[in-house]
Amino acid sequence: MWQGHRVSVVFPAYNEEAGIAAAVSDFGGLDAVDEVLVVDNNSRDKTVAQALAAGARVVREPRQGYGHALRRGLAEAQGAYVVLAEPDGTFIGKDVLKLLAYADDFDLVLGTRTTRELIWHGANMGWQLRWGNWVVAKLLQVLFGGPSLSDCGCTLRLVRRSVAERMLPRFTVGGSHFLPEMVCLALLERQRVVEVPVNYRDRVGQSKITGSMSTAIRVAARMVGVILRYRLFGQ
Ligand SMILES: Nc1nc2c(ncn2[C@@H]2O[C@H](COP(=O)(O)OP(=O)(O)OP(=O)(O)O)[C@@H](O)[C@H]2O)c(=O)[nH]1
Ligand SMILES: [Mg+2]
Repeated sequence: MWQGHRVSVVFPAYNEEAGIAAAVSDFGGLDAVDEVLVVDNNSRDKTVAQALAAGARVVREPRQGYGHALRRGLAEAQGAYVVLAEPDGTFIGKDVLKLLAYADDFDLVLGTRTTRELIWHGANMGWQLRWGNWVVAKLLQVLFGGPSLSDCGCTLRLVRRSVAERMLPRFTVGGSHFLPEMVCLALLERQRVVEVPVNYRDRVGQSKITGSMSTAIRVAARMVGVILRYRLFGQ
């Protein structure tokens, strides 16, 4: 509970047995967090068993994809504040407190992983990914008239559930380029959006998206496509 509001943490999970228990304990151990919700996306390993044993609520999303998993989490979470994160060791539970510090004044609080001081040794945020995320974020910022954005792909973010509920019927992306769609919709609806620096660490378990440069480039191109589509057509 944070200032009288219930807080949910949502973890999309596709074969994350290596890190999920530690992530559920880390985020769920915060006094402010009331619920940890794991959205299992057809994992074939022990993700579900590990998540349940660590005290998470688990729902299953059969449609494969990062966006589908997050959309399901936004629909199922019970808190008034919903925090999206990843259960792969890249994010730190206590950074949720940074997001909550802005939750009273903003509708969507985005993490950014491009702050050099907070990129840990071994994290998958070399200069190509860092600048790639920054360039796509700046494109979004310029086309939508602010606010200042420096990362287009940070899962760690907080959204008010009332705002998420308005977005849910409008989401179209089920794949790995889901995140900018959320920001475009928020800015088109004149929601208050802010970005805060968060820690970014080395991953536990196997990478599925930005571990491969060719996949990262493909995802970035699709993100640009989504941003241009919303700017030109508003949907
Ligand atoms: N790629 C992918 N990820 C999914 C899917 N469903 C859920 N996820 C989860 O979405 C999150 C993002 O995937 P990651 O492999 O961590 O991708 P990333 O964060 O871009 O890159 P790394 O953390 O460096 O591997 C993880 O928590 C996955 O378990 C899916 O169908 N595909
Ligand atoms: Mg990850």
